[in-house]
Amino acid sequence: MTILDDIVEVKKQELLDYPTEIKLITREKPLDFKGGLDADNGIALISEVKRASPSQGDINNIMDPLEQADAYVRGGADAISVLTDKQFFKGSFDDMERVAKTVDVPVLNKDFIIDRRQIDCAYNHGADIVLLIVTILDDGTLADLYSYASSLDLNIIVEVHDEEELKRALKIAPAIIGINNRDLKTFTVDIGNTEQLLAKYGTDDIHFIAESGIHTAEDAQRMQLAGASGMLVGESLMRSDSIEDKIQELKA
Ligand code: IGP
Repeated sequence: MTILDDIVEVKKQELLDYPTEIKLITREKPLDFKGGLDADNGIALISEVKRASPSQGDINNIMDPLEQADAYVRGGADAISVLTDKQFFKGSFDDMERVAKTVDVPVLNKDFIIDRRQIDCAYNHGADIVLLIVTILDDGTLADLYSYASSLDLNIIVEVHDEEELKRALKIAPAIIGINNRDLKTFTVDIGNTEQLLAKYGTDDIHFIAESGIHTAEDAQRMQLAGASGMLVGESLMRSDSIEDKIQELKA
């Protein structure tokens, strides 16, 4: 059993308590995220609110997520990611909803989605972007969740870690693919992973987001040079005591 198996098991348990059908609220159309990736003003930054993680324990569970998100936006973040998993990341839908209500950039619901009803929850709590993690989904479920989220006008990041998963992702022709530099099964992090996969599979038809393990200006430059149009950064921003400076350093 890997930690990822544990996480998925907990999600399945939680889903047993969900109603069979979740009624969608009336809300504004999700903000467009893809457009921001097209822009020719450098690499886009998704800044993540991540109180804790299974590999790190508490990262920063002191600062209020809303203050954190505000500082991200002031620093120039192009989107905000908020962990909503409770058990392993100490997040909540409440965290995300408060952020989504306040900031004017797209908000990513960071969770382990295996069921349409989690997409309904993301939608009802104000998400603009959802994440679909290929390694926890079979091909049929991945395709179903992708088309369901698209039907709600949500932006979708299809997350892969290795070549095998990338090939599976390509079959549904997603507009945005996230390459996780962290192996969710072992927690090993290597930003060379984005470089290797993009050297082989990079194409202008898809926006690639480099995820995890990005700490310095040099790391960010490597991701941009590799062909990523965006990057997702959590820990180094959560631990920074000068968030705006850190963002400027990463986006420089
Ligand atoms: C952020 P980091 O190393 O900057 O804190 O990583 C983000 O990429 C990471 O939190 C993440 C993640 C995920 C978390 C990427 N994919 C899937 C949970 C589930």
